[in-house]
Amino acid sequence: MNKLDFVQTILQGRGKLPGDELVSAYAPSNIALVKYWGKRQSELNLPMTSSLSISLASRGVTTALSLREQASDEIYLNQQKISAETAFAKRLSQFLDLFRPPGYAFHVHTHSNLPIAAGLASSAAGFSALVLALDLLFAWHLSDRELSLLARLGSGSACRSLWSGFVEWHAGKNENGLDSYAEPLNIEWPEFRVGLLIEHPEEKMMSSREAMKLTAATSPFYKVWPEVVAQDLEKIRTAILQKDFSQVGQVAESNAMSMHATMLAAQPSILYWQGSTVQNMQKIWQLRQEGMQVYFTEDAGPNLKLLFLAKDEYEMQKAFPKMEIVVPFG
Ligand code: 2P0
Repeated sequence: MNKLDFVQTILQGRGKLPGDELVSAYAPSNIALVKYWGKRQSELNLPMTSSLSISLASRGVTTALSLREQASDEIYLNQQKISAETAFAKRLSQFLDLFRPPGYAFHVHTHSNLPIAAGLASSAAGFSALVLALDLLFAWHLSDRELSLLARLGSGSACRSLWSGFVEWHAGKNENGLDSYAEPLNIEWPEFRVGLLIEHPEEKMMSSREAMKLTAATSPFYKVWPEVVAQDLEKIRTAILQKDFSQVGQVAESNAMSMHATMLAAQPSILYWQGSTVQNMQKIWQLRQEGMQVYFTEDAGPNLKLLFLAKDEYEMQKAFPKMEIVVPFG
């Protein structure tokens, strides 16, 4: 099945009638605790494994959307007009082509309060907010599952950005991709904290999309990755339900390191780390030796995300003055 057939299957004849309103939607960014790394099919963004994330509440993307009878889309990011020639605009317009009524173009005003492409999942929040806005604009009234399926087409991890709290993306098995969607875990954990340690806000050196493809194709360690993820998912689900913070932290940190290990063995090697990444890892391990319950995770970028509990907020802020603290269940 190609993307357009997939979209038509989900929409089932729901109209593409152009409304003349301006709609707006927000989606939080999400950080994977057990990572999505590699696809079994790239046209429909079907992942090799399931994954599990925590959403970042007020850190995310708001997208305002309207339709105009004109030739080409107009895309703004944080109030700045983005040239249609950029990779960002092309990716967005190609996604919007899947929903475009003939003769219309979209005006997209995206506002992100995350550093773009710093490994903070801005594309996940972006595509998720866009799908929510499309649902409003065309009055589709899709279910959460259907919205998750559509968001996945824009960016895999976007399918996890429709909810707050812990979310699991089920990999699914079908070639048609209709069983690969995310769902929230029904648990509140008000003491859970995520610290954003943004030392390098600049663009990453290789997109996740390219990096996961290269890893899957060339890394001898990628063979064991699905098994690592299966075991980590089992452990982390149980630990979350039992609110066993140390176990959640250990699994998340070890899963992130395993993902980066698969990348190091790719040919050529992919290394997102900077000097500060390693220094901060060592600082976290030192704090842990001293009895602090703190763990890290790292995505396709040099910035660490720290996991800790409300009781240690003061000490953690003192140890990492630049860190921004997110309260996922605030
Ligand atoms: C994740 N990442 O689970 C993993 C961990 C980065 C590292 O999902 O090609 O932008 O659009 O499906 O979703 C980033 O990859 O990739 C990502 P596509 P995506 O959060």
